[in-house]
Amino acid sequence: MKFKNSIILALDVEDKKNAYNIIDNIIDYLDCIKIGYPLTLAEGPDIIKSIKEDYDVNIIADFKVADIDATNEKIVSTTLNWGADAIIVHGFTGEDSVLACKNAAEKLDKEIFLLTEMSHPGADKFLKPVSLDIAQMGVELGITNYVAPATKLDRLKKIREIVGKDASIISPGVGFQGGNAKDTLKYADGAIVGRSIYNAANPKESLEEIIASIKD
Ligand code: NUP
Repeated sequence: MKFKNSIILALDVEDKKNAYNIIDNIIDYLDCIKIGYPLTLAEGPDIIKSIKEDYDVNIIADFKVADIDATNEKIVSTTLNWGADAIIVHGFTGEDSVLACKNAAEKLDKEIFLLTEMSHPGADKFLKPVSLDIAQMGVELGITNYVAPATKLDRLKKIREIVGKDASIISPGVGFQGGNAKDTLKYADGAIVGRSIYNAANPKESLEEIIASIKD
């Protein structure tokens, strides 16, 4: 997936009115919104369809799919049929589970993002030891989109080296979790920002500050 604007909004609010207010304020700066469980479980999957109909944006469904192959296939197909353009899937489940997601997305002419390492401190214990292997598996399976952490730039850099310059990497952890957009975008194509925008008193100003910081 290619990005015109390098900031991706993580829209983890829990009601449609609030979600629409935030999008309305900053839509000029957005070509991609990430929607996860908070908004989808609160409003139902129809929220994906609504946002797709009402705005000209790509939607990445952050459902971190992590089941056996047969179940993954159903989760991916259903989510993409609700209107998401791509879906995030875990890699630790292994090749068969990930391939089921890739095949299901390709059938619908859509995409998956493979989650390698995560941005929070707790990921160091179980995920860090295998995250580079997950990225390598992704390359071997022909996956072209990845998620890697903005909070651990050394790991993000290594993951970029593994997946190559032509792959897309989106990177969560900018702002609230401590990462900064400028450094992150040295290695990633998109920086994912949630709370620093949607919890700000003025989401538009906050996003404009982040965009300005990239250009400094
Ligand atoms: O490793 C990950 N870290 C992470 O924060 C993988 C993710 N998908 N996320 C998501 O990115 C998280 O669920 C949230 O939607 C967003 C970061 O939001 P914030 O910390 O900017 O509020």
